[in-house]
Amino acid sequence: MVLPDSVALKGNFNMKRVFSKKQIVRRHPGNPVITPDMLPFNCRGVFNSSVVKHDGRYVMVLRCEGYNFYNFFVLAESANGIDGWKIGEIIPLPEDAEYKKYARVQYDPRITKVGDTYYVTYCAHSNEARMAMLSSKDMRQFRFEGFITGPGFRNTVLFPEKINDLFTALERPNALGEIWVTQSPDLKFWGNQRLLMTQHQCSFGWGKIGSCGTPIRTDHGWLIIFHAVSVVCDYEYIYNAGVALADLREPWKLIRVGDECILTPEMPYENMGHTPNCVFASSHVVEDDGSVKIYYGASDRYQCVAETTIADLLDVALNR
Ligand code: BMA
Repeated sequence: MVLPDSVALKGNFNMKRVFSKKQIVRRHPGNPVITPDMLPFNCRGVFNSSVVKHDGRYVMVLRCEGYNFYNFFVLAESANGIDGWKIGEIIPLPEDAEYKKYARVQYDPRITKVGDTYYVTYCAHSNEARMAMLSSKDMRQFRFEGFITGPGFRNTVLFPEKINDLFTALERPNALGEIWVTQSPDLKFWGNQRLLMTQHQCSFGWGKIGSCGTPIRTDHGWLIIFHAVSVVCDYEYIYNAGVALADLREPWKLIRVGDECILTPEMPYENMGHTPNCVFASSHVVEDDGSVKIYYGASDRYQCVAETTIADLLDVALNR
């Protein structure tokens, strides 16, 4: 339903807000699709994992949390991207003292294919979070590419193509809780940092925001799925997911932020667990027919999947 001008919502946006009962993101009825007991070793959580489609199969980099609370990555594969996940090997990471100084735990992988290479950006955390990167040509063997930020950064995710001849990524300076754009000629030296969006531009994420999976190119701009934290009484965090649009050529220019979140914790496995009230989307697979699988962690304990379409996500980003 489109509201008449007289009752159109006032706000920052030029567009009229459309109210609808249509559900944008549909949780898979088999959720959670991966649980800690499915792993071949003791694990208290498997969540915030990322998936790409490689050679017709869905390959997941699983974030696993052991009973020592350390986090590490394990590979998994599935034929349909929903169920039948076969758990594979642990991804080896550097063992040297310099790496371990910064990375007692590693978490929240995000995978982007640029050209013929997959890049896995992830948080390396010791006393502070900083971003590190792996690369792979086949999603079986991985090479450690080094740290790509200093301390105080999280949620770096690469765009799937160079923009103005530069690798481009979204990142979050932790102290600010905002999403920034950063660019690099070689994935080693980063600059051109510009603010894309603050948490105050998001009605359900005034605590902090951060990018989820790879930005999606559409005719309307880069479609960006992000997580957004609202803070309710007693400093309780609620992790939601939303969508925004950014300019295709100058991706630091925000076009619009969808006013409704696309996912908020509502199911028992999202409301209870290790971190209650948390849905943390960290990747998506866009299929040829325009359908989208969104992979998200629930309550820092389970791995889930939900389904939607590009058209519906754009509807939120543009109209709702
Ligand atoms: C964020 C990240 C996520 C986690 C979330 C909720 O800061 O660390 O990995 O899922 O908190 O605990």
